[in-house]
Amino acid sequence: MIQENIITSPDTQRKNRIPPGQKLVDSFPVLHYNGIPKFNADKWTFRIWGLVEKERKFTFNEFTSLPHVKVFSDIHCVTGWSKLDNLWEGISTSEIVKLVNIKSEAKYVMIYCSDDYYTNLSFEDFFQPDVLFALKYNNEDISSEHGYPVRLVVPRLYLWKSAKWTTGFQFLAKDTPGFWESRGYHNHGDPWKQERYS
Ligand SMILES: Nc1nc2c(c(=O)[nH]1)N[C@H]1C(S)=C(S)[C@@H](COP(=O)(O)O)O[C@H]1N2
Ligand SMILES: [Mo]
Repeated sequence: MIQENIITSPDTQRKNRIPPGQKLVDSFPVLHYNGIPKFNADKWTFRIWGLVEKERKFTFNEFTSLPHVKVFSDIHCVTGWSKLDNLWEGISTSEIVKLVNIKSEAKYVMIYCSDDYYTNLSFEDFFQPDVLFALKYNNEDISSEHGYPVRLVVPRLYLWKSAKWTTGFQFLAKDTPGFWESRGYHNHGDPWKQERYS
């Protein structure tokens, strides 16, 4: 049998995989501030813009045809639940940025979604090897409530950074707070440091 190449998120290798103040769950709770946005494959686009030489826009077919990786990760939600052993499949952030020339001033990204949610990340967090724009969860298309067709997954930070229904991202020189980050959530969100609220 051919061994599949799966990127292992480092937190899954800890002896104790549950960060302080978290409880283990088996279910996969659904949380978002608004409704589930409608998806139309003919109209959907994924856009990369901001501090790049030339902005890029992908159709649904173009985006989903990019090379895929698989990532094994844990999930930690700031509301107090953690879920272990999740398998994601999609396009890694380091793969997608090969398609643009980033200007040297760029140090941050803002992720945008079709429900108007947005969240900010530094390059250091965005380009970790276990960060991806996921299309599949446990070998099936991501369900609508968890972000179909594309969801960013940032395994090392609280789940609010894992933007559902992603439609693109913008390169920025300055860090700017996202939707929850400007409403009292921590700017960074490391579950091991309990960076919950600011
Ligand atoms: N587009 C979008 N992404 C989002 C949100 C949202 O409201 N809209 N909520 C965030 C928050 S606060 C949480 S806790 C997680 C919940 O993800 P889940 O519903 O898959 O558990 O999604 C994050 N991503
Ligand atoms: Mo949340």
